[in-house]
Amino acid sequence: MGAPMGPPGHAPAPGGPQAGGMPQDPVRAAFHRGLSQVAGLGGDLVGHANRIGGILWSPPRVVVVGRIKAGKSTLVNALIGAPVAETAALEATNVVTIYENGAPARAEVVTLDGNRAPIGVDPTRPVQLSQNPEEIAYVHRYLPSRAIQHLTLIDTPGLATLSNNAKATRRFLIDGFAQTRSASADADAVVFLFDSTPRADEVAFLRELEFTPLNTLGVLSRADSFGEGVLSRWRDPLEHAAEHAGALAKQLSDSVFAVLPVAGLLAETSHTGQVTESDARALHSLAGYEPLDLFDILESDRPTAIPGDVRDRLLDLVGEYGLVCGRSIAGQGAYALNSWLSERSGIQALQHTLYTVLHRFAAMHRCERIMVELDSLVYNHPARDYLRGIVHAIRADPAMEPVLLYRSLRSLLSADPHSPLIADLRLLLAGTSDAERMGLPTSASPADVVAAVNARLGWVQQRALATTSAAEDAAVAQLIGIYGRMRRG
Ligand SMILES: Nc1nc2c(ncn2[C@@H]2O[C@H](COP(=O)(O)OP(=O)(O)OP(=O)(O)O)[C@@H](O)[C@H]2O)c(=O)[nH]1
Ligand SMILES: [Mg+2]
Repeated sequence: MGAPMGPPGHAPAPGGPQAGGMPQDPVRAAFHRGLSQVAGLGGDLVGHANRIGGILWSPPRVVVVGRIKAGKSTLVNALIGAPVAETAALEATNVVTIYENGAPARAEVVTLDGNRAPIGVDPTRPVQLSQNPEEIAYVHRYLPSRAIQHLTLIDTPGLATLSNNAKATRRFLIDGFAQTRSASADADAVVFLFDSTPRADEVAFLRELEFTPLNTLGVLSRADSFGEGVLSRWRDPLEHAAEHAGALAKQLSDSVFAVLPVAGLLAETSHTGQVTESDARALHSLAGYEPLDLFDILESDRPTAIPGDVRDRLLDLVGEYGLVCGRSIAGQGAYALNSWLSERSGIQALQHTLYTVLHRFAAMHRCERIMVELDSLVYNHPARDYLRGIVHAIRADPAMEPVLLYRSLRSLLSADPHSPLIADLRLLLAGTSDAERMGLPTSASPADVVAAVNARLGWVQQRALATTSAAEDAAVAQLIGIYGRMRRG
């Protein structure tokens, strides 16, 4: 990828292959070439190219949404590896906060009138706001953190149903929905947290955000206290949660691509380095107690086995699950206990999914946003004839095919959510081999893949005679092109 192509005297589109910290990919390269040409037209188009280039080269944003107290801020801390988001049993997150990689550590408050003002912040602690949260659009926090180098995280106020007519509650709850909705408009993917089966209004809210199931990941949070809890003689809560997450993934397959069980508290404690040797010793001192004694240790105001304040600290750190199941491993010291907490929490699977699948579709969503920006420039700018040619060339680049497919998927989901073509688009986008794109196992023979391609092509050609919306027309044309090429190639 060469230098931007703007003539001397014009600012090039910003960023470049290294600026986002991600390996170069052909889609970004196509946009970068186009934006350099836009900047080359001069005048105010330099500023437009810079603005759009800024979107192209900054990391995609993942918004964390879910009902009140689902454990959103706890999970954000675990992912960042520092206790920067306020978490509490009673208080709620009341402002949207963006956590972006950047140095020096700093924060800005953006008020509803669009004003941005820096605020003092301790880099290792939550932001203390002196302003009325109702006047704040969001807080933008920069932290030098490798964990958010490739994905910016957005923590949001919890969603809750309007169960109470009290004025303050009502305003707060409506704000929760409204703030989370507007934060999501600027995001490229969603992590949707629920601690049991999500309520209908939460799923409806998720649909309203107009992402696709490919860039929406479900998390069954608080997996360590799922079901009857750790003292139940019937089930290990984590195993029970994993099973339930599988069932939910099927039930919610129209909205999410997976549901992962996560115990955010265990992840936060282990990933923010809070466990000490003295915690490990205190926990291990409980190793010999029988289940009946454990009730006393967990519930009593004055437990006999351990001082109350030590018990409370352990509960804050590792919850009831950690207190009961971590006693033995704690005998090997703080390091072993920490590794066990991280492993049991499910955070590693979550991180893997975030930085692979979710990142891929977040980046695609972002490219689609850039397409929308470019289209609106073509529509509104006096230099539209030049711009049209540039945008046409970007779109015609073969590398753009997945972005255009993604765009079709989004329009179809909003115009015609029950269209049978949605399944084809999802498979084509999510598959990493032709077999997977046809919904076949990767082990399928080439002959089986060809047969499946022919069958899909025939079906889509039939469908072309009976489309029910413009979005379906567009999808059919694309699918015929892709299946035709797959058959030939
Ligand atoms: N046992 C257990 N407790 C958790 C877990 N995650 C969060 N909690 C606790 O649940 C409470 C709420 O957690 P938060 O992270 O503040 O929840 P939130 O979704 O950000 O809440 P709001 O911002 O108020 O909507 C805190 O006391 C956490 O310690 C978990 O995985 N297991
Ligand atoms: Mg919160």
